[in-house]
Parts: sequence; structure tokens; C-alpha cells
Amino acid sequence: MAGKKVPSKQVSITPGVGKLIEKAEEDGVKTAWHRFLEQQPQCGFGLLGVCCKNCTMGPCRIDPFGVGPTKGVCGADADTIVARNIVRMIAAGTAGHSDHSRDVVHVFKGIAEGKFKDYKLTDVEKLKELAKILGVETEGKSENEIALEVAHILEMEFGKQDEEPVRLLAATAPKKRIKVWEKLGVLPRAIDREICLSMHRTHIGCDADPASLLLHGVRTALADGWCGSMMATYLSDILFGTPKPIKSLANLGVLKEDMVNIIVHGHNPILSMKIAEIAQSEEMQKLAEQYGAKGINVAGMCCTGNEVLSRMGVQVAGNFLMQELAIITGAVEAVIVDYQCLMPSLVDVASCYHTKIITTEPKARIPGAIHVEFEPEKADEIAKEIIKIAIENYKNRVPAKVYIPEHKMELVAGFSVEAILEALGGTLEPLIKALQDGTIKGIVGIVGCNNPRVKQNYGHVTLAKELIKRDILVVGTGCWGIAAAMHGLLTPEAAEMAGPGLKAVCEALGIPPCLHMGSCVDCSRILLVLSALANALNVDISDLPVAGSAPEWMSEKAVAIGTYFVASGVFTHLGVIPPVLGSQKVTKLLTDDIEDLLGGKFYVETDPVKAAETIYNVIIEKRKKLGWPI
Ligand code: BF8
Repeated sequence: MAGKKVPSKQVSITPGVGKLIEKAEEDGVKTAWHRFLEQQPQCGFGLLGVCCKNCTMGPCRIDPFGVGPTKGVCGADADTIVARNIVRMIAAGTAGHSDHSRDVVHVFKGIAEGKFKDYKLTDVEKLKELAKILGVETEGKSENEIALEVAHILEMEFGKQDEEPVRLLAATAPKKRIKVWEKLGVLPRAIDREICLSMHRTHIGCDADPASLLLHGVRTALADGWCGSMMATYLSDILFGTPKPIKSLANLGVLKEDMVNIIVHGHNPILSMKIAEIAQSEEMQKLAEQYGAKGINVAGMCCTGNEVLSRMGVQVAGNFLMQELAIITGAVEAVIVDYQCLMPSLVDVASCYHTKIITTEPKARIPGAIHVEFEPEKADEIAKEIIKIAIENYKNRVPAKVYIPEHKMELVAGFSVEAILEALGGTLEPLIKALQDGTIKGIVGIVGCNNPRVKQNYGHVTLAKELIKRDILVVGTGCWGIAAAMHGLLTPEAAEMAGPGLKAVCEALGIPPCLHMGSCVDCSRILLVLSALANALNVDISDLPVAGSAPEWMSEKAVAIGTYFVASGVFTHLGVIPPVLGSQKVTKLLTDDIEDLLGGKFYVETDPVKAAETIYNVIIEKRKKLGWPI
């Protein structure tokens, strides 16, 4: 293969990955790791966040050493440019999560109106809980009537024009925290409005004050976590069931040599749940047999993988950096995608094998892919059509090109807030007691992506191991959840790796020391746990012995998540340096000053072992302040 070789043994800790990178090179295929090498050296101005291309007088670049220009053509300095760039990242991330949510609301409302017959309301108890939260009277009303009223309120969360905070946030965040946001003027009023305002403020000639810009970034991120993402979680639970602990397997070894392998990839469960469901039907299984396969094997990738894992136990093929590798096994008939975190390169990689890439959403089309537009009114029919493409493609598989690593790991996923409560016997009391007496020192939420800057999954796994060793319970979502699964951290037996206190709790409850809470929008579940703990202890979230981390983050959605964690009062670690170092002022605001305003701040450390030590110390300090034993 032309181009640089990737040091395959050094770029990942996950079994099977190195071998597939080598296979890619033998097959003449490039992966994200190859393209990352080709991109070196990357633009220093971009890495520091001091490049502005918000108008065509630019692009302007600020010299971080003060030798060259210190201002762009319009006069914006490094502080303004860095702040504007980061706010735009938050806005994009919030848009991603929340627009996903809008799609789920659309289907939820369509079911209530009787339009989408292929879906149903599965968790009616949760619907009633949500109705109560939103102040919808349920007495004497049918499920559909309740759902319709709920849908109308949720639609307004996107676009209402009054100054009142979004209702989901007002109803679920701790009162003490809401006061903090009120005082700062950062209570989000409507999701679309805050995203729109982020874009307006960062337009040429608008907000130039870094503090004012960042505060609006906070407001936008809060609209994501406590409203947009939370809505997606609530409604997905209502539609498909609230996750309960469920066993499954993870890593590329879940692909089957003698079956039609279909990967569902993306984020929205509306499509992937249908594919997983319809693939199990007798009609589809029989068709697969007619084509010489033993059946159909659906496996998940990234967050939609987490959605189908949590609710159906669908096995997971891998996390973000493994999407191309799945195709490189030569054993995948189709990758069916909705949106977000899809590498356009999937089509290039697939062109070297028999794999079909099937896009389904008008907002995420990839040149060269087959496009079958998904419509919820014809969900079953379209799911069948897509699955048939995969089945018919089985005959094109080239056995000589197939290599499926044998590695796969057992896991238990599905720890929704409800499942955690059930494991605790129906109340938070045992967890609070364990925290108070120091059996468990604290809780850390680990989230986020893979990034070729980091040895794949090393940050996720090392940080989690280091924390549980110190009796810190780890909860998490997204690609962290898949990393933890592939490395055996999501089994009750992993309690062996935990400190004595956490180990005893896990053994008593039969739970893993690391709890998989779902996809990235399900970070809202973590917020709900924090809110419940703060309320039960009559403190603010910022007083709790908790922290957040995104050890291998790369996406704008992760910036939004990190920001709403910080804004919620959480000390938040980033394992990848964000593009802010070009402004000392912005760097200080985010990693220091913001703590006085919000009680949380960002902490950047690329070494997960050092990060674990610092996080532990922060947790111990919080415990001391609460008067709890250390
Ligand atoms: O939303 S963790 S790489 S898949 S952005 Fe993407 Fe990051 Fe994975 Fe999920 Ni979240």
C-alpha cells in the first residue's frame, strides 16, 4: 500500500485491532490511523484554536507568540477567536444531540396520532412519569392522549419564544443548581434558540467578549444535557423500553463466518431497533438460509450499537475507530447508518470488499453509498428492504478475504437509572450510605469517543481501572461503554479489580464496578443520578464527590457534554487537549475561573494514570468538605 504504515501494535490496546490494521495494509486499504499519519504535522493554529474563518476577510490567524499579527482583519484577538470557535463547537454538538431528539419526538407524536403503526409505546409507566414531570394530567386519559400532550410540550422545548427555562431542565435539575444558573443568566429558554444565538453571537461583528461568549456556550450546552439529550433518553425508553441489566458480547469476534452480518451504526434507535427486530423475523431468517447463510447476525457499532445493546442485548462489534475494521474483516454484508460519527471513508473501504454501505437519512448522505430513505410510516417495509440488500449480498462475500478475529468479551449493560435503583433495592439509600461511610469514595462518569491521538481505548480502560481500584464507582456511556465492555470491565467478575469497598458492594449487588448507562444522549441519565443524589443529601451537585471524564474525546458533541457537566458543577477531565491554548484568558476561564461561577471546571491531562490520581484527590477534597470519612 502506498503511504506510511501504521505501527499496528502501538495504536490500540484492543485485541484484534492491530491484526486488522495489518490486514488493511495487505489489502491496500487506508484506515483513520493511516489518514491521521498523512495529516501530520497538523496545523498548529487550528490546534491552538486561533484560526478564524467566520468571514471572507479571513481566514485570519493569530500568532500565539506575539511576533506576527495579534489581531484578525476585523480586530478580533486570540481571546475572541478561541472563545468563538469553542462556542461554535458546543452549538454543533448540541444541535447533533437535539436534532436526534427532534426525530424521536416526531415518531413519538406520530404514534400518539395513530400514524406510525409499526411502533408502539412500550414503557407506559415511564410515559406517565414524564407526563407528571411536565405537569400533564393523566387521570382519565388514554395513553395516546397523554403522549400527544407530552409531545406538544416537548416540541415547544425546541422553539418556544418566552423567557422561561426549558421545562425538562426546570423539572429535573436540583433547585440549588437552578439558582446558580439563574444568577448567572444561563438558564436555557429553548434548544433551537440557544443554538441559533450561539451562531449569531459568533458571527463577524457580534460578541467579542470571551467571558460573555463562553457563558452563552454554557447556556447552549445546558439546553443539550438537561433538555435535548434528556428528551431523547426519555422518549427512547418509552418507545423501546427502559434498559434493564442484559448480557451480551463485544468486539469484532461477534461477527459470524457463516451468517449474513449486518452492522447498525449511528445514533438514533428508531432505525436500528427496527433492523434488529425485523432481522429476527422468520421471513428474513428463511431468506438468509435460501442464500446459503445460517441466518442473520446484527451487530452494533458506536451509539446506536449502545441503544440496541441496552434494550435487546444486540452484540457490539466495536467503537468509533473500529467502524472501518468491521468492513476489513471481509465478512460484513451491509453497514446500515443513520447519522453522526459515520466516517465518509466507509464507502472507500467498502469498495475493496463486498460490503454495501446503506445511508438512510437525508441529513447524512455519503457519496457512493446506497441510499434507502427511512420513513417511520413504512418502518417495517423499509427495514425489510434494507435487510434484503444485505442478504442478497451474502453471495458476493469472498471467503479468501475473510478474517474475523476470535476476540469477544462478555458484558452486562443496561444500567438505566431505574435499573440501578432496582439493583439497590428500590432506593438510593444504600448507595448514599456507601458513599457517606466511604465504602465507595465517589462516582465518576466516563464518556466519549476514540481519537487516533490516543492509543485506542487505553485512556478509557486505564482511567476506569485506576478509579475502581480506588473504590470509585464508574458509570458511563458512548464509546467508553464499548471500550469497557471489550476489556472485561462490564462483568460482575470485574469487581476483582476494584478496591475492597467497591468490590464488596458489587459482590453484594451482583453488579459490575463499571456501569454501562447507554449512548451519548444517555449522559442525561448520569445527570439524573447526580440530581437525585444532590436532592437526597440536600446539597448542590458541585458538593458531591463526583467527577466526569472524556479520555479520548474528539467530537463536538463531546464538547457540549463536557460543558454541561462542568455547568452542572462537575469537575471534568479531558484526555485530549481542546483547541483553546491559543488564548491564555479562555484557557484560564475554562480550567480555573469558571469554578467560582459554576462549581465545576475542566481539567486537561493526557495521561490517564495521572488523571485518576487528580480525580481521586478532588473527590477526597469534596468528601472532606461534606465531613465524610476519607
Ligand atoms: O455519540 S462517543 S465517537 S459514537 S460522539 Fe461518536 Fe464519540 Fe462514540 Fe456516540 Ni458520542
